[in-house]
Order: sequence, then structure tokens, then C-alpha cells
Amino acid sequence: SFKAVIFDLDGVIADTAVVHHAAWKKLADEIGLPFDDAVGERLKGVDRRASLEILLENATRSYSEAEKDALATRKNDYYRQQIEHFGPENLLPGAREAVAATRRAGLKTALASASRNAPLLLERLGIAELFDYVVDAGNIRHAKPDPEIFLAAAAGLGLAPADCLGVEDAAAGVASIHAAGMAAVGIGQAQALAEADRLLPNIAAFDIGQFTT
Ligand code: B16
Ligand code: MG
Repeated sequence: SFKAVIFDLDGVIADTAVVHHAAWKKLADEIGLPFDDAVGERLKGVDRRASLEILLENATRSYSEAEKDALATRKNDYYRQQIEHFGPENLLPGAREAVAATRRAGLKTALASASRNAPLLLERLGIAELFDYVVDAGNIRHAKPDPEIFLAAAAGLGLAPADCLGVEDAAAGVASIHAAGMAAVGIGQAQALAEADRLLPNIAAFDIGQFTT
């Protein structure tokens, strides 16, 4: 059975997927690019720069590197304005208990978030101490669906990937978990998460007992 659970943050533990979505939509509206739910779904779990590239697929002109940097910074400013006021009330229901119960069951816990804002968010949510290892997103060179971030989490825990269970709300994240050689729990809508080994409607439905027998 598993020795660790590696959690994603945005959309699994914190109610931030909607905040990222709103910040990207605001930016897209301002620069006159189309932004629908299908594009929004593709941005989930993908790092900031790769998300911007997806957004710019619909652009009618090319953007310089400096312009791209400015756009990515603008999106992050919108996002930061919102999470500045976050507290434990912004945890998704059952999230703290899911992580705490995993530890009580004797498993290790890690965080594999692509967000450079993850450490700040963990502090604000009051759950930083529940993780044995937090991947530094700034050191990850290849965005999800590449396996790098989940492999880094397993390495940080000192465990083999096959001993770890990954939990994700994004299709790119589930693909990253599988590419790392781990089993994946999908959180959310079946449509976007068809590849997950187990599908749960939300993190409150996560029962570590189902994965340790
Ligand atoms: P930042 P996760 C991801 O976090 C988000 O799902 C994704 O929408 C966001 O673009 C990415 O983090 C980068 O976040 O701009 O804060 O560095 O789902 O991997 O926890
Ligand atoms: Mg996510």
C-alpha cells in the first residue's frame, strides 16, 4: 500500500482555481483575447508562463518576451490582490482533515503545486505544518503534464514514485502523476479527468483508509 500522498494545491486544497481563472479572464478581456471555459480548463495546473502561451494561441499578433513577462506579471498581480485576504476559511471543505488524516494513518504528505504563490498560500491557510515536503515551484523546469514536479515530490520525501499516490483536479496534473509512475486520484468533473484511476467529487470525499488496505 502507499507510503505517501502528494497533493496538488489549487483546486484540491485551496479554493483558488476560480481565482486563477478570474485573473486570466480579466487579462484576456483587457487584451481582447477570447476566453471560454474550455481554455480555462486547459490552464488548470499549468504554470504561469505555459498558461500565458495557451492564452496567446488565439492572438492575432506576436508578443515579445518583454511583453509576455509584463502580461504574466499583470495576471499574477490580479491573483495576489485576491489571495492577500485569504485565511483558513478559503480551504476547500474537508481539505485540512484529508491531509491530517493521511498523516495520522502513518503516511507522509507532500505538496506538488505549480504555483510560486504556494508557500504564501499554505501560511495563509494555516496548513504549512501538515506537509513533510513542499516542492519549490521555482525549481521546476517542465510544467505539468511533465512528471518533473511529482518526481521531485517523491524524491523530497525519499520515496519511490510507485509508493506515492497523487491527488489532482486538472487533466494536466493527472497526466503528470501518471507520467511519474504513480496512481492518480482525480478531484472534480469526470469529463476533464477521464484518465484518473479514482474519481472523487471533492477533497471531502478523500478517505485515506480506501488506499491503505
Ligand atoms: P502561479 P496547482 C497551478 O497550481 C494552478 O492550477 C494554475 O492555474 C496556475 O497557473 C499555476 O499554479 C501557477 O501559479 O501563477 O501562482 O505561480 O494546481 O499546481 O496547485
Ligand atoms: Mg490544481
